Amino acid sequence: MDFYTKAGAVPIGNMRRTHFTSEISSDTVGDKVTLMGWVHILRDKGKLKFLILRDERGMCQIFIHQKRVSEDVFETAEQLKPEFAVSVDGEVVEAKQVAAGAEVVPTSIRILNTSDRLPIDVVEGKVDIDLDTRLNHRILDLRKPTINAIFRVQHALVRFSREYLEKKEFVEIHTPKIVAEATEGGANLFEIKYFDKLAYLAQSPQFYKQLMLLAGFGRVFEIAPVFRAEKHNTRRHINEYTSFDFEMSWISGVEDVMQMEENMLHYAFLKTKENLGHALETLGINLEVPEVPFKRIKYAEAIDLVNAEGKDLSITDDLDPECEQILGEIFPEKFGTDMVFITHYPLELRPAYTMPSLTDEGMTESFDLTYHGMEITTGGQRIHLYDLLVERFKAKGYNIDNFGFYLDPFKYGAPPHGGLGLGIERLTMQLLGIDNIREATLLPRDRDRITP
Ligand code: AMO
Repeated sequence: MDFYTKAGAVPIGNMRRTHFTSEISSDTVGDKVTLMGWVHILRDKGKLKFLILRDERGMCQIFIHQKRVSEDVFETAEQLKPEFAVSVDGEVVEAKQVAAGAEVVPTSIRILNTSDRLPIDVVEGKVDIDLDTRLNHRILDLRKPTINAIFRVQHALVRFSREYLEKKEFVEIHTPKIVAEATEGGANLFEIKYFDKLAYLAQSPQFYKQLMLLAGFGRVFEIAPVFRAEKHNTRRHINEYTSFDFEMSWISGVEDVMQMEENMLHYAFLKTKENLGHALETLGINLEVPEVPFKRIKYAEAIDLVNAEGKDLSITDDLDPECEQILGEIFPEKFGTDMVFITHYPLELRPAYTMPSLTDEGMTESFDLTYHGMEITTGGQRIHLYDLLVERFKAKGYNIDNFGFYLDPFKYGAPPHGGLGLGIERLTMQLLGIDNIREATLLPRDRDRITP
């Protein structure tokens, strides 16, 4: 009891929330309610106080009129400060002047916890704070409804993508993040000291998701952190991101993988639009559900398109962010869509495990998905033939002795297969029109940041 009082709070235990703030409306007028949340805004006009209470569903107004509430309630209201955590009992009354058409007249206000003076505002639009300062105080930053809403949309996208794959008999797997070798090439690996050995943080679940198909799972997916020691701090790169990976056996070609992805994203966008109306409205987003099938163009055509805009790229050059942006402008004009698969990348630009193309000499059965001028997915058909796989590993300059754990299982009847990796932060940022990937990352890790 004493430690509650010392903290300026009341003991908890005898209270139960009955309503969310979003339920205070003309429909609930007359109801006795208990709400719990934070003091978002307190407008103090002496005998009249307007408390805007915020919880995870929204906000409502608590109207405190000295003449209409007990002395106790009024005294407690006088102590309130921004971000105090409170419980409010009261009655819903009609209030034409507030948007919800109703407000709560309190019969009791209990302070569950006090709050220090805030280092950044939780009320939006008061002052412009730079991103770095906001990220330093990310926990408070996330309390802002428009920031919080980003991650509710992200959750919906992941949830419904997972739901789609589960309907299609994919099995969710969890593979190690401490690994012995690079999957995507050695350039951006984080080394870790693993007892007396050198190990790495996984860049991708690539090898293990493939191996699980060789282990007989048929179709697998994983949603987990991966680590990239990117040299540069850019608006589209972070050093730890959440990779949404899937991998499927018995495909007849890379087209099967692209179809699975477009249908999954179509479903996830549609369900997010249906279920996340409030969050999308908070963010001012009219979610456009892309039509299926998505447009497909070959890498060679993409190179021609950017060269026609004054670039001078050869087929083995990478499409850098600037080129992606140029394409992001061309695609809607030319094809009427922002979702475009670029296919048939050259062997030079793809990892050793990628299946070479039979139809396009020197190219691969692979793709990227670009969305509003940014790559959000990489995928492809994988090599399931042992000898070819070894040949490609050697051609990329790998010492195959180090890759026995991956290569050897391919000797025993590996099924034809393919799959992809999708960055959920990039998907979120492109869908919501966010400029910097850190905004679409709950707790970003970049070159300069490992806290909070
Ligand atoms: P790739 O390396 O292209 O492919 O990554 C796949 C997707 O992951 C996202 N991404 C990133 N997001 C944020 N910060 C980064 N530093 C970052 N790097 C990549 C992008 C990208 O499209 N194993 C293959 C996938 C596969 O073929 O299954 C892979 O990891 O959205």
